[in-house]
Amino acid sequence: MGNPDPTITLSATTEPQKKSCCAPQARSEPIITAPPAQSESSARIALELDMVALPGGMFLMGTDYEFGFPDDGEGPVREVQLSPFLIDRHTVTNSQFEKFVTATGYSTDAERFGWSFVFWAQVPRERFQQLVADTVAAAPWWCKVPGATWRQPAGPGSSIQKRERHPVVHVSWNDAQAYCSWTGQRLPTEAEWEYAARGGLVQKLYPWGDKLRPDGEHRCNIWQGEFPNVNTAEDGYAETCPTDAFSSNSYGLYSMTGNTWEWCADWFSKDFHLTGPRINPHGPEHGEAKVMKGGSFLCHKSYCNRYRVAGRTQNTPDSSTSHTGFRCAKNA
Ligand SMILES: [Cu+2]
Repeated sequence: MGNPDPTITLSATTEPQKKSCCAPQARSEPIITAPPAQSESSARIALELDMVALPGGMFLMGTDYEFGFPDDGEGPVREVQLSPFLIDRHTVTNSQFEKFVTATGYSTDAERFGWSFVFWAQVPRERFQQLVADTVAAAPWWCKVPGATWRQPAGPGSSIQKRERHPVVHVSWNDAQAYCSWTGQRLPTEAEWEYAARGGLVQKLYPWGDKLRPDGEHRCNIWQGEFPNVNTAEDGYAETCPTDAFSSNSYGLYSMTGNTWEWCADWFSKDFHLTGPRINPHGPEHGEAKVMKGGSFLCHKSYCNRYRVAGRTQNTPDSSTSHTGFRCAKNA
């Protein structure tokens, strides 16, 4: 795929990355700081955590879907057993993350590194040359924008005003982990996430069934038009949308596919699950990148058909983008 906008000259010196349509990888040196501890109950009250308790049990994880991505390790379908757990009804919002930062003074990886990845069409066209420091060679729609953070999702001059209920973005896996430890929660394992997204349905593509748009109705925030140039926003949104903009699945969980990718606890491997445990699996002990699930507002079947419950991708734990967020889980 070429330059997304022929009128804009993109420099392309950042190293090309595998699967960069979904997950441009940012950085190498890990910087992890633990936020000040807060008692679980006071965090919960301040944040009004809204979690759904799920019974667990056996489910069929993964897919043998013929249009999936063999390199992603989506298959084969296997029986996985889970203990009961709780999971957030929505992805963590800007307003929740702001409470965490206000209480702890936490700085995100994007803030410490001084930049984050923004999708090209989110950068105001007239300020493109000024704001964009670099682009990803293999995926020139990913722009390295100095000053892009969760508070300034499109870089300097942008804000989260009127986006209080949108998912927080430009948060790395490390940042998500820090938030979870403050609230007394944790990130879901990939198996928990997928079980939750399936909403009790067996081997369906989406959280609501096999049809992307039942009766013509949009059920998630993904790309319509021609990626990466023409976004018709037929579903109502060209970028992120409020976490409850579309109806929930039958477990009462919102936005399990589309809107933003969601970090999971597990290290990514495309084949660990072939021989790994099938009871409460957590992925391999070590890895380079963490699992992300659910797809985002940028996914389109022509390019990245990963807005399916079995879809998965990966990114390094200190990377952040304008289309990645998270939700939290907890032991029952
Ligand atoms: Cu995608």
